[in-house]
Amino acid sequence: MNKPRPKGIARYDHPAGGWDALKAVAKTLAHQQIVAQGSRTLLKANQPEGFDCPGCAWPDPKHTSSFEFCENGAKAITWETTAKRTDASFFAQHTVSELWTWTDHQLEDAGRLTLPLRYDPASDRFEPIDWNAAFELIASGLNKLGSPDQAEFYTSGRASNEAAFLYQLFVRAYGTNNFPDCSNMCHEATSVGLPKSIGVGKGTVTLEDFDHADAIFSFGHNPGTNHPRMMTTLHDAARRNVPIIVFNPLKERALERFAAPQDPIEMVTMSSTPIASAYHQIRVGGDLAALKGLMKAVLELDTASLAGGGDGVLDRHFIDEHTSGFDGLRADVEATSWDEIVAVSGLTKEAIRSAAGIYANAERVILCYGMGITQHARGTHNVQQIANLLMLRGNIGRQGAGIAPIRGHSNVQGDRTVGITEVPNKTLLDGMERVFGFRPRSEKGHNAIEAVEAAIDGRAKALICLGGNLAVAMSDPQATFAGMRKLDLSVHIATKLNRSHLLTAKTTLVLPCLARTDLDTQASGPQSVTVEDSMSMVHASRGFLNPPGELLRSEPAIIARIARATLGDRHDIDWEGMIANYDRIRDKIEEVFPDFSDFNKRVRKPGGFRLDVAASFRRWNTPDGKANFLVSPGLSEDSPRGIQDALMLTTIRSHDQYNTTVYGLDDRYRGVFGRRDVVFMNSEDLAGRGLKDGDRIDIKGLIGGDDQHLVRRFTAVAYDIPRGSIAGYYPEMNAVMSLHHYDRLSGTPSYKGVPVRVAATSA
Ligand SMILES: Nc1nc2c(c(=O)[nH]1)N[C@H]1C(S)=C(S)[C@@H](COP(=O)(O)OP(=O)(O)OC[C@H]3O[C@@H](n4cnc5c(=O)[nH]c(N)nc54)[C@H](O)[C@@H]3O)O[C@H]1N2
Ligand SMILES: Nc1nc2c(c(=O)[nH]1)N[C@H]1C(S)=C(S)[C@@H](COP(=O)(O)OP(=O)(O)OC[C@H]3O[C@@H](n4cnc5c(=O)[nH]c(N)nc54)[C@H](O)[C@@H]3O)O[C@H]1N2
Ligand SMILES: [Mo]
Repeated sequence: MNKPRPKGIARYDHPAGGWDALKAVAKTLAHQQIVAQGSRTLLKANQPEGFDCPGCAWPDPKHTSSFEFCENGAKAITWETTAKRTDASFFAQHTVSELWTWTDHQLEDAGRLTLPLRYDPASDRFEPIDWNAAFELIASGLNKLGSPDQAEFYTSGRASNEAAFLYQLFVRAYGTNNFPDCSNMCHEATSVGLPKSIGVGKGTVTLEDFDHADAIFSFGHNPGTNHPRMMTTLHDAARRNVPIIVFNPLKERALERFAAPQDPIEMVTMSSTPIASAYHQIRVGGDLAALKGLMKAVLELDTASLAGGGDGVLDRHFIDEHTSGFDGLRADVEATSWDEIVAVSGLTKEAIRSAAGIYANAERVILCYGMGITQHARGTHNVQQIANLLMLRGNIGRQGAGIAPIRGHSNVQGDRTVGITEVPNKTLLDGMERVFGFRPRSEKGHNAIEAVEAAIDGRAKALICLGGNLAVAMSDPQATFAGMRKLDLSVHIATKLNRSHLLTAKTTLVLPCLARTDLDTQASGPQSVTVEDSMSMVHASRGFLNPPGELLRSEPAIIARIARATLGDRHDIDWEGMIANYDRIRDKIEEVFPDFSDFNKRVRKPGGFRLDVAASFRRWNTPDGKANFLVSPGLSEDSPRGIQDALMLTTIRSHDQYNTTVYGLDDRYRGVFGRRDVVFMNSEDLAGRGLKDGDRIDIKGLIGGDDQHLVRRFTAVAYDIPRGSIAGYYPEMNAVMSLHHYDRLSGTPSYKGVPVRVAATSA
């Protein structure tokens, strides 16, 4: 007999995609009141003359595709192109204290920002300010600091290459390397880990490689929700009978079965394609163990093959010619016992051996991974063990094989490429000096956590944000929010209102900017910008919608004006010229970074061009010129393990959100409707604590001591998740995290490995 489920919790039996995806888009369009314009807009996404979809960083088949339907891309676009606006009367009606009580969804749903605003503490309201006055305030705020290092310059990964390049130029000319960046909370483990392994902090595959792969491994990413256009690729691969092996604590529906909305037969017959050929429900934080288990099984297969007179299963030629460190890795993996691997990963030896068998039998393997790998206290180690596994069989730097970190924001990779980094390298410093006539400082600046820590203890006085919602995205809101409120100056260049803007400093400004879909007209006419996708393809993006208001400015234009007001004529930089025609910004990018040779010409070709990724061609930019097998001692990703009674919490995105942007309250594929105040738990873990499905519980983070990291009155949902693991939504769960729990190598918060204790809500 079926027991009644908690309110809003239901079984969802349909495949991912399909008609429900189309229905969801129709609903979003209606909610944003843009039916006619919206549908025309959707058709321009990722087209040669169109804009780059702000939804994710998955590449397009040459950006020349026929329209590829994507439910969550459609949500991202309709959210941006909404007919709703915030204007002067909106801000006159609502005090900041009142807005603070709104949900994150309500704040952004108020609509696009249309006026530059300054917070007035006397009235507790945002009031319109004119642009010149805003730039003067920022300039005087920055120029009166004791040192440029007292200012923090945050970037969220939607900024174009042009905006990001100008921003880093301004900030370096101003004199600091404090570049906290959303990447610090995302794929930093990739950016830090892979250069040591293979000499480049990016993925090595192209989209075409997927057509040639004969096995695909997927660790810790949820493509049906977060990079839905990848489903076309996985759907094609599954239909070619390419094994797709998934390691994920949750059974994500799109990885189980998917109905492609562009497939007329699947749509009409309501059928679907199974995606994963094997689904390993690993424990949260069990990847290091599983990866070592896979390598151990591959080494065992090799030994058995050699003993039987075979050639072994390792790519010995690759290992000898191209790598160093193999013996150390082998020793570490052999010293790790199966018992430990099984206990930590939660997978059986047989399951791991079977996956290793598929790996060893496949000629060409691609391994994809996302936040389930990077957001752990040892995320960098996870990434390096992935590289090791691939290197054992030479699966890097040849057709159909390679490592595929699935990036987050649509241009997070490009922002890094054009200089947003707190650790500038020599190429960047030399290039800047050659082109702009000054040598930027070389000392390491602050990453995202360090910037927040500096705000908390008073070392940082000013924060400028190029997009994003830093305070809500960061762990530990109690500590983070207090830090933001201590600042002297905070400035947000944004499209919509969010909670970070409400954490007012002595002086706070919110500056409305154009978004991807908006037409950007400058002195020389309409402008395009450029972005780089997960596979290092750079292409143009051009918006075409009338901007939401006359007063909005483009991100590059706002940055240039801040720069001019702040720097005066301290440097000979032609800010106006670059804004008049973005080709001139691209010329400067090309001068600083020779990889962008012929930038303006190459980016005008449909599909753009691929940046050089040396490891894709087996050139290893490491100190010893080899790909390096790197050892990660032990199996624990999120120490301390083994706290009595603790569960390991992972924080995930719902199907109806984009990071801190909450489009709606459903998480359809996981069977959650109309609410987000739930956590997913194994029913035996519930029973063991005297709890049951639907009970109200409190969740306490166990790092950081005391009762500081506590959230209350969440509903426990019995769910198919391994014992000892528990999952809840980001950002609600950020309150159980200590700011000090992060990967010491990359600075990435351990968002996917938080030891917690749960108990029935007491009162
Ligand atoms: N629609 C939409 N698209 C987005 C975003 C969005 O919020 N909404 N965000 C963008 C951004 S910035 C990013 S970084 C990407 C994020 O894309 P993903 O990397 O897919 O992000 P998450 O939802 O955080 O979840 C990752 C997956 O990891 C699994 N997981 C959790 N813990 C573990 C673990 O310990 N081990 C393993 N193996 N798996 C684990 C979860 O069950 C989940 O399926 O998507 C981008 N695209
Ligand atoms: N617990 C937990 N926390 C996490 C994560 C997790 O998995 N779990 N994931 C982390 C990850 S991967 C990331 S990337 C970060 C995300 O951190 P951020 O990138 O800082 O956050 P977003 O929610 O993407 O930012 C949304 C805001 O960006 C602004 N915006 C939108 N479009 C534009 C634009 O075109 N231009 C400008 N200037 N502004 C714009 C809007 O004002 C909107 O409110 O969060 C991290 N936090
Ligand atoms: Mo991200």
